[in-house]
Amino acid sequence: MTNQFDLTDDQREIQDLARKFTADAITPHAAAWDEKHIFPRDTIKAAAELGFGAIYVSEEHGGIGLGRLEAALIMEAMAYGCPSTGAFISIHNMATWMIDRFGSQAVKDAYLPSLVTMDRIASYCLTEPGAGSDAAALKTKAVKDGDHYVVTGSKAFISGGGENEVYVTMVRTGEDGPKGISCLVIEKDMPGVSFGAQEKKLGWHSQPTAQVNFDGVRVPVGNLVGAEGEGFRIAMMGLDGGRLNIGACSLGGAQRCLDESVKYTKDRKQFGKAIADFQNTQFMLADMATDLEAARALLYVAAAKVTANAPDKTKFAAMAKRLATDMGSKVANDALQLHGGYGFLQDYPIERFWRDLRVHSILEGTNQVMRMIVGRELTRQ
Ligand code: FAD
Ligand code: 2MC
Repeated sequence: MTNQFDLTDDQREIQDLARKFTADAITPHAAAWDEKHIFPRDTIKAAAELGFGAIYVSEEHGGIGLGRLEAALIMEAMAYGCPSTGAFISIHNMATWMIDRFGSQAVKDAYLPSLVTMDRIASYCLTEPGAGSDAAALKTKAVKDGDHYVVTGSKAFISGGGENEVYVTMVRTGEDGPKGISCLVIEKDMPGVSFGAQEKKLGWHSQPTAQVNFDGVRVPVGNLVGAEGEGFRIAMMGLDGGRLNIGACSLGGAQRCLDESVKYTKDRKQFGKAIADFQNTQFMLADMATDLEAARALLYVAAAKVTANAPDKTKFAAMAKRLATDMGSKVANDALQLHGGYGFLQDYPIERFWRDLRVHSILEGTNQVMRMIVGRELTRQ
C-alpha cells in the first residue's frame, strides 16, 4: 500500500484481473461444481495462465513474484465466486512457495516448471490421524537408506489427495518434537503411495480431500526441501502465508454474501414494503459491512507484515486468520437469516458460502490454535 488507506495502481490492476477472471470463469459454474462435486481442473489451469499458481514464487523460477497482499487480493477475488476453488489454489501456492524458498536448485528445476503452470498440482501434507493441532507430534517416518529415504505413515485430510501429482510432506527423520521433522517432495506415482476414499464433506465440494498413505516409499534424498530437521519451521512459515489466504477466501465469500443480501432485501417485500426498509435489516447489513471491513483491514496489514518478514508476522497472520474466518462465517450466517427460507435453498448461493466458509475456522490451524499463537506471544517473557 502506498499509504494506509488505499491500494496502489498495480495492486488494483491485479485485483481487477482476478475479479474479471472470477466473473467469467468461476462464478457462473460454482454452484454446479458444488452440487455435482466437480473438480474444475481446466479452470484451475486457466488461473495458472494468469500466474495465480505461483503468486509469490520468484520470477526467476517462473512465478509472478508478488507479495502477500497481492496474493490476498487474488484469493479474495476468486472466493467471491467459489471459496473452495480459491482455497485449493492457495494451498498449491503455499506448497510451491516452500519448494521455491527452501528447495535446492535440483528440486526447483525438477518441480517448479510444471507446478508454476499447474500442469502438476501440489498438496501440503502435515496433518495425521493422531497429529492435528499438535502437528509437531507427527509420526510419518523417513529412514535413510543409501541415497533414498524410506517413508512410512499416513497423512489425514489432504486437500488434493488422490488427484494432485506432488505431495510436499512433513516427515520424521530424527528425534521427537519439532526439531526431528523434515520436508520431502513425494510424487503420486512413487511405488508405495496410495490414497484413502474421498472424504464426504459439509462443503469444499469442488476439491478432493483424502488420506495419503506411504508404505515404504523410496524417495530420493535430493527431494529434501531445506535441511534435515528444518521441516517444521518450513511448514509453519508456509502456513503464515496460507492462513492469510484462507482469511482472504473468507473475506471474498462474505463480501459476496453481503452483496447478495443488499440486493435481496431491496427486492423482497413483506408487510407492504421492502425488507431492506426495516431498521433491523439495515442494522444487520451495517454490522456485516463493518465487521468485514475491520477484518479486511487487519488482514491487509498482516499480509504486508508477512511480505516484509516483520518479527511479529506470525502473530498478525494468526490474528487476521482468526478474525477474518470467524467474521466470514458470521456474515454468511446473517446473510442466510436475511434471505429467510430462501437462504436455506440451493436456488440462492448463500447456503453454499455458509457451508464452504465454515471449515476456514478449522483448517490451516483451528481458531483455538490461532488464539494460542497470539496468547503465547503476548505472554512470552
Ligand atoms: P484436533 O487437533 O483434534 O482438535 C479438535 C478440537 O480441539 C478443536 O476445536 C481444537 O481447536 C481443539 N484443541 C486442540 N488442541 C487444543 C489446545 N491446545 N487448546 C485448545 N483447544 C485445542 N491438513 C493438511 O496437512 N493438509 C491439508 O491439505 C488439509 N486440508 C484439509 C481440508 C479439510 C476439508 C479439513 C477439514 C482439514 C484439512 N486439513 C489439512 C487438516 C486440518 O488442518 C486439521 O483438521 C486441523 O488442523 C485440526 O486438527 P484435527 O482435525 O485433528 O483437530
Ligand atoms: N515461523 C517460523 N518458525 C516457527 C513458526 C513460524 N510461523 N512457528 C513455530 N516456529 C518454530 C518455533 O520458533 C520453534 O523453533 P525454536 O524451538 O527453534 O524456537 C519450533 O518451530 C517449534 O515451535 P513451537 O514451540 O511453537 O511448537 P509447538 O509444538 O508448541 O506448537 C503450533 C506449534 C501449535 C503453533 C503448531 O503445531 C500449529 O500451528 N498447529 C496447528 C497445525 C496446523 O496449522 N495445521 C494445518 C495443516 S494444513 C491445512 O489445514 C490445509 C488446509 C492445507
